Amino acid sequence: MKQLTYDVLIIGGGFAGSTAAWHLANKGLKILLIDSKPWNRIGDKPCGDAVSKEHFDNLGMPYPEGEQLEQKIDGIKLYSPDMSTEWTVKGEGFEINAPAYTQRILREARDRGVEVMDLTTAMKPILEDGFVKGAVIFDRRKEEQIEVRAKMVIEATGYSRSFRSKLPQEIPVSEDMDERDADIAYREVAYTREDIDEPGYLKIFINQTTSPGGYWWYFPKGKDKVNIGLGIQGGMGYPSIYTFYEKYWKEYGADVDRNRMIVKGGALVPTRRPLDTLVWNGIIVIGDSGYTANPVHGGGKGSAMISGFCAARATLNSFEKGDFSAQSLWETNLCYNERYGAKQASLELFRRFLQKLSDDDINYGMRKKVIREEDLLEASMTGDLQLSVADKAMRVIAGLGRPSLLYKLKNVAEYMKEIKALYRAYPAGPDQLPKWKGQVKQLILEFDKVIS
Ligand code: FDA
Ligand code: PGT
Repeated sequence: MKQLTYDVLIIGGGFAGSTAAWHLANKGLKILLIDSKPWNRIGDKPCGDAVSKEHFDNLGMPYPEGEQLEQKIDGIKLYSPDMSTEWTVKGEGFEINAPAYTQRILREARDRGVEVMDLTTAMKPILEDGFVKGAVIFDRRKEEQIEVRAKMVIEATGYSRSFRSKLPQEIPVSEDMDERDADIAYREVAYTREDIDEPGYLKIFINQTTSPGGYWWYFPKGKDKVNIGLGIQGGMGYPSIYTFYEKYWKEYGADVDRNRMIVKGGALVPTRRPLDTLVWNGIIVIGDSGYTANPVHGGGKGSAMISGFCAARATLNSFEKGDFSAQSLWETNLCYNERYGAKQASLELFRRFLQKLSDDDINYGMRKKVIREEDLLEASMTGDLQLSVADKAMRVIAGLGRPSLLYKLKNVAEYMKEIKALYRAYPAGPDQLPKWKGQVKQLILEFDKVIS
């Protein structure tokens, strides 16, 4: 078999892998990025395509521009199940053309020295002495297998987890997940019959009947084009996502002209805390493969970028040390958890709570501002659910009805704080991981009992 040698092998060129390549480029390392897709389809996956502007600012990444940018976003409007309450959450963002933006990032990485092979799939890991040392890949263009040896691998295979799932179970990054910790999502992009009223606003419709354990969205891509879709919780035995789409799309997108559809498709999105560790000897896992999406809104592009950035930083430091052990790569976990992972853990609990609410509870909660819109935004930005507000609401509303909802919410906020504290005490190295993992599991078990 043909053999090639690199410093770093990046598997997957979506938002996570391309960001890692972009931050690693031109730093004196020999890097190969491979993706199964042909070049012009890289970055093309079912997605709502909404990304907050802050992520680009925080990571020093270029804004989408020209054909990469379809609509500038000024905020999100959230609708209660009975449509009687509308909350507006302001915040700048972009509705992007994901393939165009991803390919731009990859092109910039390639221009700065990263080698990119499209139509190439990682088939299986090369493992030696408990270290990942590369992969056997298959180049579909030349129809040949190649043994790629690398000092380390960055695994960015998306929800498929197609590389890390082939690692032996005793390697912690091979960890699987519960189907209920993911949403099945489907979207169509199509032209509208009339101009969209407020193309600068993303619309999110919460409704446990039309999208149990998820929501519907209507994300404008310009004045007469829209990305419309829904998510439902996985593992619950619900009818297929298409059944929901066909049954309810008109309620949310009566103006959509499905005869002028541009693209359609579905996929899964993880809605949990990140992998307990994103690294092991010779490997870093990033993006959806590392479960880095936001548990409450399912947005995962921004956090895929954060994980790519953290992976690149840890990789560069490991090359300085010449050490690719789990301990050396560990700073990926510290970097990611500080920037996003702790918030995800806290929002996983919030998500578990929200998915159990009835439409009646949500209507009531939104109408009476049991949680205020600014607190929801705060929770979604930081993972902190303000107890003070819940307390105040408790005093005002307890007399009006549904004290059990308020009581539960107070508990939820306390557990959210507790899990964040656990993440603040994230282990300094792999040795203490099993104990910490046990504490996290225990807390979640307890929490589930409290909200059941
Ligand atoms: P991604 O899946 O993009 O990339 C993985 C890449 O790896 C692919 O290109 C694949 O070909 C390649 N690959 C896999 N296995 C391989 C192998 N063995 N060898 C070589 N290549 C391999 N997020 C958001 O921020 N805003 C939003 O509006 C939405 N909306 C949304 C809607 C729907 C319907 C879904 C399903 C998801 C979303 N998300 C979202 C989530 C978002 O799409 C997701 O979090 C990111 O795109 C994840 O990026 P990754 O790079 O991790 O994976
Ligand atoms: C409840 C379970 C939901 C499961 C998920 C469903 C999955 C569907 C598929 C995915 C569609 C993806 C849509 C992506 C939308 C992107 C939204 C976005 O960009 O949000 C911004 C940025 O957040 P960030 O975390 O990326 O960045 C933070 C910061 O910029 C950088 O650090 C923030 O805006 C919001 O978060 C708005 C809130 C959205 C909330 C969604 C629904 C929640 C339901 C609430 C019900 C409340 C009722 C209470 C009653 C008691």
